[in-house]
Amino acid sequence: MRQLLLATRNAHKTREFAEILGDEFHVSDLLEAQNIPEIKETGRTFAENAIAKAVDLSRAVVNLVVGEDSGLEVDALGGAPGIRSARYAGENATARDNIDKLLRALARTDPDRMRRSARFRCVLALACGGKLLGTFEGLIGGIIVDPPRGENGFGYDPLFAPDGFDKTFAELPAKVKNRISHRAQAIRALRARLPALPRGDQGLAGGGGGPGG
Ligand code: ITT
Repeated sequence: MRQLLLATRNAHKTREFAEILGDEFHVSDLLEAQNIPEIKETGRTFAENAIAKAVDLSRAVVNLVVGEDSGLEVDALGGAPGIRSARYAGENATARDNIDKLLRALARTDPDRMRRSARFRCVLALACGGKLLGTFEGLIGGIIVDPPRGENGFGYDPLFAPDGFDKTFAELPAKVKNRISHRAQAIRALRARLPALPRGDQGLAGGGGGPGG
């Protein structure tokens, strides 16, 4: 089984990775790694943040590391919340706070609900031993619905109906979201690249070694 360490403390992301990658991979994250400091997201793009997360962590562990940065871009808001998606309504904002702020901002800029187009974007960075091995991007277009609907998923899922579906990501079954999502697309691109990695990097894949180990 291949080991992938995700440079994330977002358990929802980890669950989606595990479901998308299937039994061939063992996916772990930083939730129980108290000794690994939080990486500040200072980049100006998803890619810069994903690279910083992956390369930084890969210096401290033996695993193949994946950094992930993602978010929602709403056209009527000039692409906001974008890279600020997690902390849109403040440093300790809940998903509900972020959703409420987004709907208030949209009601101000687009009172007639004419411009509801949006997309989720995800960038993955793959790193090993402090070296960047590649970046992979996925995106999915859709519309913002108001009021929010559904209980599945996380973050902005109750607000977002992907193109071709009447239901939001939070109403659709996880297996549908995980087939079409921004994250699914980026993960499939990364998985396709894994067999081409230099032997040394692949050799780590079966070797275990969690965070700090
Ligand atoms: P890490 O930095 O530890 O990975 P984070 O949640 O802070 O966790 P990001 O900075 O990448 O991660 O922020 C991503 C935010 O974008 C996330 O918290 C959600 O608010 C939103 N988001 C990303 N993908 C999403 C998805 O599939 N469904 C709903 N919201 C999503």
